[in-house]
Amino acid sequence: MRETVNKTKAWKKLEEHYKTMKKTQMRDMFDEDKNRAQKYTLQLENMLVDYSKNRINDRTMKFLFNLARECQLEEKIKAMFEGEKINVTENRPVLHIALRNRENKPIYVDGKDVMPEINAVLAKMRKFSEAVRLGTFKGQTGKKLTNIVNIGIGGSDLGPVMATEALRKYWAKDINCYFISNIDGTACAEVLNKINPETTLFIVASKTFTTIETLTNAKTCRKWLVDALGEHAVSKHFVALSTNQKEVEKFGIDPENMFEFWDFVGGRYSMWSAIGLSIAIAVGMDNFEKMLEGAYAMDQHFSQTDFEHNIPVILAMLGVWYNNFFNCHRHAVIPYDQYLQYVPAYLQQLEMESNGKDVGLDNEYIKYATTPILFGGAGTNVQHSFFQLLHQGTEMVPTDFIVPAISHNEIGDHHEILLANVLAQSEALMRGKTVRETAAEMTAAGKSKETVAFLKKFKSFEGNRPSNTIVLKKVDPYALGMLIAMYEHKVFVQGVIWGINSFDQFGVELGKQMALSILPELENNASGVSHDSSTASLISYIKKLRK
Ligand code: G6Q
Repeated sequence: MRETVNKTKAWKKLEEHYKTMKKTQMRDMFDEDKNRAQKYTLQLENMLVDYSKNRINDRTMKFLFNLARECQLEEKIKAMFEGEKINVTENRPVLHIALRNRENKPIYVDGKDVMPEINAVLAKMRKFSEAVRLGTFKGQTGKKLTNIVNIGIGGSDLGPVMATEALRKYWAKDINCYFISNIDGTACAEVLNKINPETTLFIVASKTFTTIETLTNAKTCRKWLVDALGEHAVSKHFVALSTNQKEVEKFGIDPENMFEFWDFVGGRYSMWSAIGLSIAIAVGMDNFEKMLEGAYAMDQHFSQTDFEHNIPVILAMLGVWYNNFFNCHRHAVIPYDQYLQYVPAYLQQLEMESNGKDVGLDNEYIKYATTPILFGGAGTNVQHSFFQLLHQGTEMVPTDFIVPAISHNEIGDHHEILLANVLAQSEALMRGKTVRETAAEMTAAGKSKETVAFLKKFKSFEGNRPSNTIVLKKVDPYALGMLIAMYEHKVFVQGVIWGINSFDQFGVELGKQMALSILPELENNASGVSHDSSTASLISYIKKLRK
């Protein structure tokens, strides 16, 4: 049994070290060391990660890397890349990295190289996406399919939604993408109202092909299509992305129209697989493969670079530093790019479903904090909503800023204003404005003594609030691949440090099970399950309203 992380030597060192660092001001460290930014900045191709605005010094980083070593991070990375069954609760390897293994180096699972099958699916995706884009794969009435509707939820939705939006500028001119995920009939109705069955391709994305939301939405869409074009139309308008051929056939989709992936690809790590078909159709397979190449470059960097220069390792260890030593249990991610607006939602699943766990790999309850709550939204919009809390709230919220140097829409001085804002935010969070500085500024502006005395605290900023700034050249498929793979590996590292399996998600099961027992009651059948009085009276109140 491994020693829990909070009993390691490095953890104890960090606890001690925290006592000296908690009062240290970043602005002083910047004043004292003119090289600080250079020292704590890394670059991988066109991606730059400046982590100098963190409450760290060389000793902090040394202790954090020691912690990573004590947790055998290097061995664990190797185990993942070599296809070991590191998802121990489900007895599976974790091989999203194989999906973008662009050098095609064999990766063995139970003695079998997985690459030929992965390449075959990529080839099938290329053939199909090109046929749809060229209009050689036509709908039942001979029309080109220009409405692409992905029906999926969770990992079978968030990646495609995030990536298609991020790459909207690369969409084929005549193609539109839609996403139906929620079981709320509104999700289906609103999409179906906008599209024409003759020109619509439904992509049913479900690893298990048993997810109630996806199957219910898919059945509704199927009926809508059949009502308009007849049963024969299904094979021209429906494809499936799944690991479960039996269920796909049962649903009535020809296995010819099924794009396979495998158990070793977790839902929230699956946009690189067949689950990315909507992305491939929207932006073209060449661009999809560029996204894989970007991710591969990050995989190479992550698996081959020493911890001291390793971007995902550093971001992960900084997260551990704040989460477990400063007790900051929130983390904000703010992309300053409209096309990246769904990145925070995507990362919410990636981080919180992967590492929001309370049982360790040693089968014991964990006695320290695991993943923080992740939230965010596109800047500058969120500056006008929750940034108040980032600047003056009582809890420090470590923040990642993501920004492209070049916009796809360089209109007037929009992008310079956006850039000025992101840079100002990280500087303001770091520097703050002391009460004394505030008072001096107000006095210089001619405010009365009484006003200054009354307002100086309200208007001051504690500062010393950490952030990372991630600069991309432009939001293109390659950069997006790098960015998302960077966060995937960050999550992996944190899972190793916290001693948890980042690749299962049993936490989402209980609610699903209970919904199945409540459903018959709403439909006026007995379920045989007794509820607490709150749930029971909510059921009866809702039933009364629905009569
Ligand atoms: C992701 C999770 C979860 C999953 C959905 C959809 O890692 O496993 O979000 O992706 O529940 O599952 P299916 O793809 O099987 O429909």
